[in-house]
Amino acid sequence: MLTVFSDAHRLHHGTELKDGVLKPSFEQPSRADTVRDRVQLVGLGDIIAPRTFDRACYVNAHSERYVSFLETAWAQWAALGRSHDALPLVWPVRDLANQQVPDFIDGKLGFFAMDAGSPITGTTWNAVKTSADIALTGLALIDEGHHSAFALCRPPGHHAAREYMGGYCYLNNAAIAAQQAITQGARRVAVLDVDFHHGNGTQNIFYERADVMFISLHGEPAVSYPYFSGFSSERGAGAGEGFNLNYPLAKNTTWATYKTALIDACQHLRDFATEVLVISLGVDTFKDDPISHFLLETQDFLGMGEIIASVGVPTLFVMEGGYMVDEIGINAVNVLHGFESKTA
Ligand code: OKP
Ligand code: ZN
Repeated sequence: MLTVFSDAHRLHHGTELKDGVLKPSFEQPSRADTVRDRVQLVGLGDIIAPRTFDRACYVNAHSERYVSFLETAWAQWAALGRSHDALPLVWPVRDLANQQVPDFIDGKLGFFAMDAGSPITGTTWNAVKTSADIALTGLALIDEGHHSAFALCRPPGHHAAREYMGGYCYLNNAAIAAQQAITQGARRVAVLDVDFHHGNGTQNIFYERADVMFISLHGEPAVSYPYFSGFSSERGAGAGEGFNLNYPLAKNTTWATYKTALIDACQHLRDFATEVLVISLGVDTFKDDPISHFLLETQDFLGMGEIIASVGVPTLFVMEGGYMVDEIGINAVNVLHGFESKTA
């Protein structure tokens, strides 16, 4: 399996409020480098650089004004003499939800964000754009006949919705790739999200679509970020009704329970007759992950890849979360090895 990777991810390294103190984010550069090292060590396959894509490929999954905001936010922030990470601190919740876009950057940041987890620095956009290009390059490989590809994206993308960033995410890499598959003629595409956190952004982007199915397995909202989405009652709307499926799982979920849900999810993907499968591959379901509470073991990730292979269609793996940096490479590549063991 080919891996798509770029050093440009290192341009992004932001801060995060932890216990009320601003510290380096859990979403740090060493994550992607560790996975890249593991890919190399085990000889998964060649590592290639991303191609570049037209801005219109991102605007398919996001809105024009949101992409423009991402491109220009730092310049507006820095023009005020500010030099630390740009972070939102006010949000249009419930009755404050007037849809006017503020002119001032502090208002814009809140309008286009769900939380303060996606800091913007002077080099963030370059890394974000390259991360989306990595996913689009992976999709191009699938289009060119590869049965699978690994888009080693960083920053991650699945919390990024049509019009907002959050949870370390800016552009939704997996959604952009899924939309590109549709744009290029696929009639049915699916995104299966196995990151510990609910893929609220991907759900948002395809919620009213019957041509892109979204399925997510994640920590139950009552006790798991992002708290406000991921309920099993969220099944899609309009033409998209029935094409969004959530599997909220309890704290301390182990492989036995997870596996049952995953097998069920993959049956839905076969019933849907998806032509292309995009996996939002987070490995923060690992037992030692510092911000999650599932109990998957390293060998369980092999089983995860084997079950995903049972869908039997060309599959693009898109890197999302995983914060136990020491093990993130082994666990992510185990999914890919498990997949290959059933497709070789
Ligand atoms: C991104 B991805 C932990 C707070 C959680 C945001 C988590 C974003 C996860 N103290 N903050 O889905 O892995
Ligand atoms: Zn996650």
